[in-house]
Amino acid sequence: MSRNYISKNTVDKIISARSVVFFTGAGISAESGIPIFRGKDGIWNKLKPDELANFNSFLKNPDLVWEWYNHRKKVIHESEPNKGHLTIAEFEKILPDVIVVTQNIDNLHKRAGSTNVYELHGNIERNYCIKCNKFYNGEIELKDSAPRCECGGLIRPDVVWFGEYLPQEQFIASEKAAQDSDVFFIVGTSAVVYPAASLIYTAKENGAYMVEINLEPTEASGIVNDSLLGKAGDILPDLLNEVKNKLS
Ligand code: BJW
Ligand code: ZN
Repeated sequence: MSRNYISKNTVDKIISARSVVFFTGAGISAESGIPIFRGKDGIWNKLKPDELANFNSFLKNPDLVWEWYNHRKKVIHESEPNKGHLTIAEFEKILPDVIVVTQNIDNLHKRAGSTNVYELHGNIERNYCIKCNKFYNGEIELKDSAPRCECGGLIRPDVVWFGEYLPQEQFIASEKAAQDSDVFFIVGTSAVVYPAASLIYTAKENGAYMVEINLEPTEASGIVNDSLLGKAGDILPDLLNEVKNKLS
């Protein structure tokens, strides 16, 4: 059953867990002012993923794709980690093993202080040349046209577009974390993009206690033990307080 308060069982499971995973999506960064993808206010309502988030579109119109990423880089650089990111980083200080597996490319978990972060869909701060694979970290200068490598090749953001494989090391490590987790949080994701969403079922099949935090029910709601409906930036601090109270 869905409820908007935290059950005693959830607090007890967190306290006795050897390993806790937070699997996060765009919703955790929404309160930092970064738009989500799906739903009525989602990016994909106004812009077509087919034109922006796959490699063929990039080859066809690299300037357009770069215009979009430069805009998002600006939004992300002007944003700050919110209470949701900060609370997850805080959990790391009081629990034995906390791992963040994120689909987000915005770097906000690391900026909030989380140290065990797996990034399944890349990171907007990194870029690489599609011809010689040279990496360009940090900001690529905003120009009218797509940036080019010293070898002449097109530079692309190091993010995962539709039809592309996820970074193998990050995905394998995330699968292991899901398998080993005692408590698996699903925070601010619609849970529809694969293979990332498969981690939810991996954790469930391996016996993890499943907790969802979202504004609304999702594809994953049917299999969770506790569904906490509301803003991640409200619920996570409440949860941390309850855990701290019980520990003290
Ligand atoms: C809040 C909140 C608050 C809001 N508090 N909550 C048919 C069936 C199944 C699979 C496929 C299929 N056809 C194709 C596929 C595969 C495809 C896929 O899964 N597609 C589905 C969408 C149908 N997957 C892929 O292509 C992946 N690769 C792959 O499969 O490789 C194998 C392969 C190789 C070669 C050939 C063929 C296959 C790659 C997927 C890459 C996804 N990339 C993006 C863009 C990343 C770069 C960028 O950001 O620019 O990743 S798409 C976008 O979706 C982004 C996100 O990480 C990802 C997930 O979205 P997320 O985070 O869940 O966001 P939303 O907006 O969906 O949800 C936000 C949630 O937050 C909502 O629920 C809100 O309610 C909630 N919320 N405010 C709490 N304050
Ligand atoms: Zn190059």
